Amino acid sequence: MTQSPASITLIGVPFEGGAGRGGCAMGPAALRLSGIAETLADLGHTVVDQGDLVLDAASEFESTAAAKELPRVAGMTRVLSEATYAAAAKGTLPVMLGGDHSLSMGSVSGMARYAASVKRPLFVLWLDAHADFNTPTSSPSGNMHGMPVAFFCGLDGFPQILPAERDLVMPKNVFQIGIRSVDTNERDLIGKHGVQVFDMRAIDENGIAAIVRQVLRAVVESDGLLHVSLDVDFLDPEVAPGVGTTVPGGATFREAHLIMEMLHDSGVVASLDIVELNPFLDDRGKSARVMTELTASLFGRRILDRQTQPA
Ligand code: 4U7
Ligand code: MN
Ligand code: MN
Ligand code: MN
Repeated sequence: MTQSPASITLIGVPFEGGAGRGGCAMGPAALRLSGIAETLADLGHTVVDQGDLVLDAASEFESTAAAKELPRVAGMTRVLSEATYAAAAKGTLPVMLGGDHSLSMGSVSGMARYAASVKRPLFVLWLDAHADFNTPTSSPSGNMHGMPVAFFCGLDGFPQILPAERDLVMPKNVFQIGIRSVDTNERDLIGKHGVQVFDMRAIDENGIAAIVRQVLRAVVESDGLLHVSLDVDFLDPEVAPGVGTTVPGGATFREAHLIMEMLHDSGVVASLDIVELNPFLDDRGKSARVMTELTASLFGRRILDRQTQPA
């Protein structure tokens, strides 16, 4: 858990095959350069940087217009789901340094397997401008970084990338915050499967704290584990320009910061993805630094020694 000194495994995923443009493969290097390992160690955690995964394409698949770069995405998913499961099973907290968001097909599947092995439900907090709930059938682009949530929830339309008996996440255990771009078919799928979406309007109307409290209450009440998936485009492009899919009107630094502080205090976070950082599009390392700052808050950096105030 993030609360007491944790053992953290950093897993570099230099993968960009799921995105429509290149650059995310440089994400792990930029995150390391921004001092993510040192920052976490300074907070008192034990940090082991496993280095970058060696990725290979799964040659039984074919790339199609509906699922672009499927062989590479499938190969990455297999390797990362094993690595994530292994890191969690040995009692450490896996932190994925991405890489595009298709990597969550692997990381979340690995955590679903781990959660099932300790008989606890897995919850996912998806911080993103996008719902990433497309399937190869619904996607307008065929880019698989728009599909990971549908994949780990077990929706139809995907080829068999992981064993048929794999552990899935229940859509009602997926909480999404920051959403402001949803495709037409994707919207229908969200409604049909009951993904819990808090869009930007919900943040404007209720404030971020009330939403995060609601999410954390659900996790704590069922003694769940929480996987956090942080897409750079969750933030407003002015805060974090280093991403290929900017959407205006995103979360402020302060909103994101408060989420991280509340997550830390909850003690339920079991794993984290930092995804979609594109150093080629960044402004002198600004976005990498912001991601490292937010990660520090998630792992216990605080302004004053004061916990989240009761509701
Ligand atoms: B990201 C999109 F059509 N929905 O499916 C798609 F708008 O990981 C974008 O959240 C997906 O950055 C964005 O291609 C994926 C598009
Ligand atoms: Mn995403
Ligand atoms: Mn996104
Ligand atoms: Mn993106």
